[in-house]
Amino acid sequence: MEDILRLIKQETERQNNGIELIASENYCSKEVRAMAGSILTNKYAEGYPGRRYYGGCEFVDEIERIAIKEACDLFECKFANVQPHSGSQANAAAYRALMPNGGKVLSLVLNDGGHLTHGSPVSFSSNFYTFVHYPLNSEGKLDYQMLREIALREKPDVILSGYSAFPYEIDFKKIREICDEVGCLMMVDMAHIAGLVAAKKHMSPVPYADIVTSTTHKTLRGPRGGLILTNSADLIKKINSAVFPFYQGGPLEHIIAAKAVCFKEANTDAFKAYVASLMENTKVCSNALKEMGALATDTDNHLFLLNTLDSFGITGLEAQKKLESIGVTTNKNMIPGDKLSPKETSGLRIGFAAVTTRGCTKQDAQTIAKLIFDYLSNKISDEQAKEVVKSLTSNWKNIEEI
Ligand code: DSN
Repeated sequence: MEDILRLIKQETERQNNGIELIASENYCSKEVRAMAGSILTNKYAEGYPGRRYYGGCEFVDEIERIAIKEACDLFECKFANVQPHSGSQANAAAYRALMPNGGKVLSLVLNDGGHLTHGSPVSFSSNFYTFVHYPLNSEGKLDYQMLREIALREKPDVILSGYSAFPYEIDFKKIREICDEVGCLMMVDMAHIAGLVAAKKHMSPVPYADIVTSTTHKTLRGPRGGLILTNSADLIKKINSAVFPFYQGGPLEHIIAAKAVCFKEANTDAFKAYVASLMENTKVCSNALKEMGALATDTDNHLFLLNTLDSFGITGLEAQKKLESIGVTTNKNMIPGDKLSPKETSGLRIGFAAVTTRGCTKQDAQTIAKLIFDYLSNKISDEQAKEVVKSLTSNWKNIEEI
């Protein structure tokens, strides 16, 4: 056990001493971590509250009912399934509830910011369903008219929206109108923006989509896991049987308890203030990089894309590695019209969900922009860059105190 404890200690130090700019990461509260590390992990509870395949479920039944109620209150919807172990499993169950095997899904081109489960050849999704794609326009934005034309031509069973690297607000009402015109169903994977939706800082997909899926650990700041929402009494039955017994066995009741706490935390004014600050920090950093002469996208949410190839003459992979060497964690990402492969990419995805949880201010976001710009353009040394990282992170909350 010593080796694992030593590695957890090292990972704790890495998280505390680094600047975490991976747009899909966050730090959950110690209350959420306490639930996730609780004795609930000992309990088998296949089935759903009141309908389990095991005895002794009276307390986990109550916990799961609370989690479902809190999810429904937070996102103002009628039904929730809180059992998916991840966003990928939530998406798998949603597809199964929406259409038969071989059904046709219209989703975003993967290199434009879609997810592997949105039809990648290396994911189950393209094996079981037929995927066709819509692109972003040359500015990296959604062109709803083009989406409509492709949908009318392709006649999909489902239009899927919600993305992994899209820095703008999505107009779910417009997508619903297209679905109604085409006569198809609407699915939204809101994993990245769930916290913004919870805080009412982004249009909610819930009133428009037939099924909304999410993860709970990104901007929502909960434990690592998945979630499915719907307003349809018919679809929730199909979703429930798709999650268990079709795709999953025993639910992780310790994680479900942690999700319940996360949903309660996200339904507070403090969380709304956090999301407002997160969005402001993201904008400050992207604007500052642009003012310094770098090619960064605008942003309406928690992330933006930085074109490192044209700004600094290095690929996204090289930029990611260089920043990692001074304790700044990002991930390489395709940018609109990227000519390089996804393994290399021309840019980085940068997000402020994690650092804002630790207390990053607008001024810190400005300092981070200057650090990225100066370091990637070789204006400052490794030592100077590490000093900036140290002075920022030493002022922020320790991740174990969050
Ligand atoms: N892997 C996640 C991300 O980084 O966006 C998506 O699930």
